[in-house]
Amino acid sequence: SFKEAEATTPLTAVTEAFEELARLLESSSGDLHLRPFIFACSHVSNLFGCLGFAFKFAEVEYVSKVNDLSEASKMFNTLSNILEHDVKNVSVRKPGSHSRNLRRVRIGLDLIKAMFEQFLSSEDCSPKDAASTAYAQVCAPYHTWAIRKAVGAGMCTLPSREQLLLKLNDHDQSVEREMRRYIVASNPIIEYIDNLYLSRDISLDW
Ligand code: 1PZ
Repeated sequence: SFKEAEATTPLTAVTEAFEELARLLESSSGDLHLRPFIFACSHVSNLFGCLGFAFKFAEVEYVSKVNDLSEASKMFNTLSNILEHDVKNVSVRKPGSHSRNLRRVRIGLDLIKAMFEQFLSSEDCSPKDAASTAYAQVCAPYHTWAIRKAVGAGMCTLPSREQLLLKLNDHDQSVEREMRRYIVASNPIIEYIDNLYLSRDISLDW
């Protein structure tokens, strides 16, 4: 049926995964478990396919960070446990550490949120405009010049609004609704992750 077809679009899968995670966070009395977090984060992979070949490297980068957290979940139960471990080992910001990779994944989630906010801000906003503005806001401050250049070049290959809707297997109104739902659901999770660092007096300028 139409309803079933709608329930399986890439965007719906991501949105529902984060709504579930937000519900878990609400009922977790402040200690979010790693496994459901990783489960939700791995749904983002559904979206990369819609963005075309140029975003392969964003995908490889994102997936490698999520995979590292997945490895970590064999040893650590909660997101908090990861921070505790790296604080003890003075490795929070160390390249490749779980706490650093968690920070990177969090930036990815925020990037998607910012992109959706841009996309919703005007019907004339192309995916390229949405992604460029979101990237400048959320990621660029933490990326090297070379990465920023490469991302800028990749932006030009993003599909048009119509092509993207087609690839998302969706129509305008339902896409907008799904995006709004993702924004609402991801917000407390992003805040929660930030607070894991801030509550330990770790700044977020990296
Ligand atoms: C329409 C959507 C377009 C999205 C456009 C945004 C593209 C973002 C491209 C990001 C490329 C990342 C390249 C590598 C960056 C690394 O230097 C850093 C630091 O890694 P570290 O030194 O800690 O090992 N890695 C990151 O910042 C991780 C970034 C994750 C990117 C997530 C993208 C999620 C986008 C989802 C779109 C569906």
